[in-house]
Parts: sequence; C-alpha cells; structure tokens
Amino acid sequence: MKLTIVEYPNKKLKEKSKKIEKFDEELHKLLDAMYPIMMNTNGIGLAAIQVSHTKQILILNIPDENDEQSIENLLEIINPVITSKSGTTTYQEGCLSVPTFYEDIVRAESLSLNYQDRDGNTKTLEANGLLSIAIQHEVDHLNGILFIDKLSYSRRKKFEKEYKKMLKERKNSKKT
Ligand code: Y12
Ligand code: CO
Repeated sequence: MKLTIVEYPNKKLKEKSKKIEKFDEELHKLLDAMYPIMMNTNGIGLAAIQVSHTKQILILNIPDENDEQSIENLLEIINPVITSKSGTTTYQEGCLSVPTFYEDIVRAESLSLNYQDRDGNTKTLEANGLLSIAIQHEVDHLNGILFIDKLSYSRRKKFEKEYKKMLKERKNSKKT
C-alpha cells in the first residue's frame, strides 16, 4: 500500500475520522503501511488522516531513555476515547503534516485512554509525559484539529507567513 503524508493547508486534515467497525486484513494492511512511513520521516506519531484515510487509527512510537525507537514500543490505537485528563504541561510540538514548524503547546499532563488494538480487543492505558502529549496531538487529528489551531491569533498569523515562505522556497528549490 503506497501512502504519502498530507500536508497543511490540505483540507483533508480538517475531516473527522470514522470509527473502525471491522478489524480485518484491510485494517492490518493500513497499520502495516503506516509504520514505515512514520519511521522513515522521523515521526513519533501518525494518524491515519495524515495518510488520507479518514479512520480512527493512530500509531505511536515514543523514543526510550536512550532516545531510540524500537518496534517493541509501537502502539497501535484504534477508536481512542480519552476518559480523563489532569494537570497541564507545555511541550514544543511538531507534526509531519506541518513540516519545519514547532511551537509550544499546553496540554493535559496525564490522561486515561480507552481504545481497541488491531484485533478489536478493548484496552485501557494510563499515560503521562511525552506519551500523553503525543496521544492528545494524534486524537486531535482524528477530530480534524491541528496543533497550529491552538495558537494565539498573533502567533497563528506569524505561522501562516512563515509557512507560506517555506512552501515557496521548497517549490523553488525543486525547480532548480
Ligand atoms: C510530541 C509532540 C508532537 C507529537 C506528534 C507527532 N509528531 C511527529 O512525529 C513529528 C515529526 C516531525 C518529523 C520531522 O522530520 C522529517 O520530516 C524528516 C519534521 O521535520 C521537518 O519538518 C523538516 C517535523 C516533525 C508527539 C509528541
Ligand atoms: Co500531527
């Protein structure tokens, strides 16, 4: 399955993802195809909508204490529901769909999550730190929300200007 990352300002990223009802081979093929694209682009989290599939699927691979990612730490999360949140934390976030831009975003420090795995088994997860931040970032994707939607009016305006410039420079560098 050939997947490509959808980038802002593509309107696809604003769509709401649909609940998975069938835990079949098609789902497994999509999950299997999402993993290499996330790893090859140095990502730690990817939602299906970022590869044009409007489905409630996300994958996460949080680096360990040596800053390394391994497939043993891969989390495949289907139909996630955050059931509780507490505290606040700020982290400089980035997104594969908003390349070259990073910004401090305030989110809950810890959370509880209900979800299903690739076989439809129901799971719960308690998360804090980077895992909690990544879950919130990816669950936002499933609701059509990007981290840049959380910026103040002035910061968003600055972002739009910088991002337009980046896209123009990227286009010009491809010509030469
Ligand atoms: C904390 C904050 C945000 C998340 C969501 C997951 N975000 C990512 O995985 C971002 C990855 C990323 C990777 C980049 O590198 C390449 O594209 C090669 C990148 O680089 C550029 O834009 C040039 C930007 C973001 C989880 C936890
Ligand atoms: Co993202």
